[in-house]
Amino acid sequence: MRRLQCGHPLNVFPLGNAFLDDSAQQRRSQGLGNLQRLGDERLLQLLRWLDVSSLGRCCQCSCMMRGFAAAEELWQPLVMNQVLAAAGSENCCRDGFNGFSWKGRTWREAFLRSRSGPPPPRTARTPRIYSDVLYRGFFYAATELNPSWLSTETIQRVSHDISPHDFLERFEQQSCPVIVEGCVKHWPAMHWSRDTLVSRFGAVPFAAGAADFPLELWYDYAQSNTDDVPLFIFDKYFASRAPELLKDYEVPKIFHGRDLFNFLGEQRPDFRWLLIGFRRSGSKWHLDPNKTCAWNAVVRGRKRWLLLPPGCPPPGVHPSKDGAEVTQPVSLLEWFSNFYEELQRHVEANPAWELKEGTCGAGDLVFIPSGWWHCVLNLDDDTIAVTQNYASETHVSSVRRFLSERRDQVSHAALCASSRLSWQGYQAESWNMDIR
Ligand SMILES: O=C(O)CCC(=O)C(=O)O
Repeated sequence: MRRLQCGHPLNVFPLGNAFLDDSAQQRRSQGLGNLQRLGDERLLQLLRWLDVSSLGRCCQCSCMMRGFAAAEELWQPLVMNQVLAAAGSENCCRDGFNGFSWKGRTWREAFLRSRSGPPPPRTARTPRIYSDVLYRGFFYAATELNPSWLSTETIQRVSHDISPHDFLERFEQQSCPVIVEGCVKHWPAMHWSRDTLVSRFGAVPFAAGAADFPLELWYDYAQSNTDDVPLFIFDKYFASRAPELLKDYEVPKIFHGRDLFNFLGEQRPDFRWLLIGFRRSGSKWHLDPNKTCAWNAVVRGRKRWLLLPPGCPPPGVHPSKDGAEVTQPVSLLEWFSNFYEELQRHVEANPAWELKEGTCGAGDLVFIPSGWWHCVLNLDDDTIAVTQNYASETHVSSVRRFLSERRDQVSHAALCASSRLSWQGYQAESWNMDIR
């Protein structure tokens, strides 16, 4: 457990401990007044309406109130909104946005330090606060990776010299995930790292969560945050934001000529992303957009992959009827802690559930067939990857059906809006008519 040794910074404990503390209820009543009737979840919801200065004032009301008003889940969106609001403004500079820089270990601390220097040390002993709602994020932020989650290798592995024809026949056409070892070892991108990227693009904003961060600021955050869901860079605009990055990699030859979306030119859906994450960050369970296949190449660090075939949603993950929304635990670590073993049991009892697990190291590439569920956990700090999605001939009918029937879910505004797409050889009308 990463942080449990030093305890919750606001002295929060799981609710069950309150039964051993005779004065717990009295402290709660005195500290929260009538607000205690709301219950923890609703009190936090109420506090979400407040701005930074009001939240700051609540922190002064009582130790109990401070336990709620200082919660990171309130400060992260507030501070990010300020970061977001400054994105693209003249204040966006190497030192962060509007003077915001990441000093300290929490969003609140970073914000306060950026505004008015370090907060004064607390002299009074903080009394214990008992709340599962407040404790949960801290618990999962402190949970370390269990080696048993990482020990199974069931994704097939092949050498980088596999021919395009073999790859097509054995993997893409069989809808079979595979790791191609050493596939991108020759890319100049293998030299990407915190130092090399920050020296070239430190002031360039990249998307992480709902905000754009200058790369240097993001690395400062990634190095020392204590979030249960650490933000990682997942940027689909990197090619326009830092075009030189495109010179450092190429589409591997097994995918040459395979992407039918190339015919759409500017109107093609989103297709390539730069990914940079630290240990414990990653992508929760999802399906890739537009029924595409994808490749994901790691140039630094390691990624842990779990994949499940189409139609096999993992336990703890609840897709909406139309597949547009997926409800699941807040963090990947929470999913692994509560559902990984259940998935193993389910897979043992149901042979059709072909769970594929594996670790992709620097230089390796994983192929994700269309429609496969997957989640990905970054195992090392400064794990860097490039991913591209493509519409293959193998799955073209499901891609076309998706684009026609789920226009609102297509991951590209121009494509959604367009009523007259032309994809060489296909006219938009025939595209639609074919499917109905
Ligand atoms: O590297 C990752 O976090 C996974 C990315 C991914 O799954 C995706 O782009 O669909």
